[in-house]
Amino acid sequence: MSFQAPLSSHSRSPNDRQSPQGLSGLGFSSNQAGGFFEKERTLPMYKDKPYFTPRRTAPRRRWKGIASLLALCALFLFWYNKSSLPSLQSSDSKDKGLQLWKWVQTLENEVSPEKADWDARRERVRDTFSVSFDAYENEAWGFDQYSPSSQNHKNMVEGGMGWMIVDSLDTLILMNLTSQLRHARQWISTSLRYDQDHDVNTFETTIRMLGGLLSAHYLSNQYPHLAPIADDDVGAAGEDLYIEKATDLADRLLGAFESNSGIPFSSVNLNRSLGIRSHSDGGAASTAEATTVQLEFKYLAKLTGEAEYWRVVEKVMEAVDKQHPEDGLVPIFIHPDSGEFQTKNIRLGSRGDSYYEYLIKQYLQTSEQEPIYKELWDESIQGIRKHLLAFTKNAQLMVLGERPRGLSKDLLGKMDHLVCFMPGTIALGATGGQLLSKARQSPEWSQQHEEEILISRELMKTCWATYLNTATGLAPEISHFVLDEKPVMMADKYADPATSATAAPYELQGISLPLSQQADRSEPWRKDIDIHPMDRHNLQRPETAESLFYMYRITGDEIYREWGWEMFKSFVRHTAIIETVTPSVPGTVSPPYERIKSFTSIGNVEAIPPEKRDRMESFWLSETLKYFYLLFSDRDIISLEEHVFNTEAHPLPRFKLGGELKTGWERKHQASNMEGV
Ligand code: DMJ
Repeated sequence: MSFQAPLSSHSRSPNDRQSPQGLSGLGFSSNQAGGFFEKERTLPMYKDKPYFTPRRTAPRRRWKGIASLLALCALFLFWYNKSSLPSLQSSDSKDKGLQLWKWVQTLENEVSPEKADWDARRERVRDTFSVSFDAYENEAWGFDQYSPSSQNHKNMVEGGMGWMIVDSLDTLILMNLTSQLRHARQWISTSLRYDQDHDVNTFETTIRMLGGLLSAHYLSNQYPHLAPIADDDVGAAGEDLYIEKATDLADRLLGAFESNSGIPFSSVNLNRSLGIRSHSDGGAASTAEATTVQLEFKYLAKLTGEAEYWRVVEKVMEAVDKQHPEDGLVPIFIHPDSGEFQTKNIRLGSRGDSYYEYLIKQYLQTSEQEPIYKELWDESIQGIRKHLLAFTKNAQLMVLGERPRGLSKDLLGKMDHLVCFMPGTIALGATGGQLLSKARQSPEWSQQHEEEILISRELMKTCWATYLNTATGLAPEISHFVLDEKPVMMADKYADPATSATAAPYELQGISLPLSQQADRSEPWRKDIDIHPMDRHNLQRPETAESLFYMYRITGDEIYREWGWEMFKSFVRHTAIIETVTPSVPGTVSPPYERIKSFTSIGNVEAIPPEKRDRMESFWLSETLKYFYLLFSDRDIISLEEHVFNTEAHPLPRFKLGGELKTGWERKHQASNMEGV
């Protein structure tokens, strides 16, 4: 499921023209986030506010007065912005599209500099975000889906869910885009309502909307000087608007968890807080969707002190584990009525992916105080190693394949683009987000950790190869890989250091890949990748950029930034929508010129120019461009040691357990099913 949105014209403040320059320019400090939940923090926790009371049944009334006042202020500001500075806004916006387009035209003859200017590269990403967001603002503001070529737009529910706006909030804050953020807040405070008599997807609404609001709440309190907004509590910019909306939404989402098993229904009617079975798949839920809601609800529980948010999502994990997934690998459907898995199909692509992601991230979110999630993660990694990791026939690229008919049946050498979140997540699991050189100094560092780093490097290279291999330099939605008739499996070739003390160390297998896509198209590694006609599209997905960000932060290896830069350039070149503008200045004749108007997903990564699909997904704004921006930023901006990113790239702080907020269950069976791996 995917949805999107764009903007209308608004004025820009001088702040917007000051690009954040380096760490100090943004005012980040690596130790700030650590204090968010500590005693000495100056901001009150939301739950400590005198007017806070638990809710669940009563969608907020006590805020009516303040909300109306805010709405009036917002309306005034909106009118003021629109009426006083329209020309400044539009010329600034057009300039960025023009500048980007001019820059794109220089890329063909680009000579790689001896020393890359990462600040300048980061600014290109920020400009790309601005052009994308401004187009949305101008053509589809407030709508959930945006088609930038046709300028069409659509809502998921009447009045809109704020799909594009809410998903973009924390990127706007991180990029210090003040006037766009102000406009977004105006829309949220005056137009966003959740009393919609319509079903919405439980998972997507949680990761994009709840995650977006919570991250904006955190960032606006933790870094109030970024995209500063002063229309709320003094000293707590943005605090109440975001958290009010988040609690309202979460209370309505709770109905999705009222199933026999605790596994959430795929959809929920927000007006009635009523869970709705999937209309397909016999009512089964996707396993990844059911198990990718914990970071958001647990953080909300921490903020509000309401343990119910915690309990419902913790229960999901218990229900899944009760099914005793073999070797830590879960089939991709599970039924909310029975709590049972519905298929044997195992994959880390669609419907499987973020189950694994949220195992390790739950462990990290609660400051490594919940060993159960590390145990589950470790089991899964061993299961992946045993059943899913293989090498390609010609170039020994490492592939994380699928077992569509169960673990005892054939391996399929196929990887969805979605699987490419794994290299970075494996490196995150091995080091906890620390720099590798520091993690290696820990007495707990083992041969197994070392192997995980090598696996993450190998898979990263495979994901990069899927970009490098195509005419556009962009990966298809799905890649198939050529394996030997009897696939060469990682587990057959190398003993597992987790279970064998004498295991010979695994060494990097694959060939080194060239950096430029112009390289010899007959190289043998290219024969290992096969793209089926139905899978040639590219939705501007984030997973490979995401992993590059983790790999660079963790290993410090510049190659990952360089690969990211190549990918970013390909996105700008081939997913841009160009428009011709005829300037109309009274009394003068100016020639028409071209500029980039917006960006869109594309239909075929092998065609130049590629056919445009006429859709900008919200994760282009919330994830892909954010990960590029952070990849090119200093490594302590949103430090990996102090934060976890939810699966939609919304950063949330790590915190400690306490009171009723604890792991509420124990495993009924232990890791014995891993014996003999
Ligand atoms: C995002 O919405 C999330 O990352 C989700 O977990 C799956 N993938 C899409 C983007 O590709």
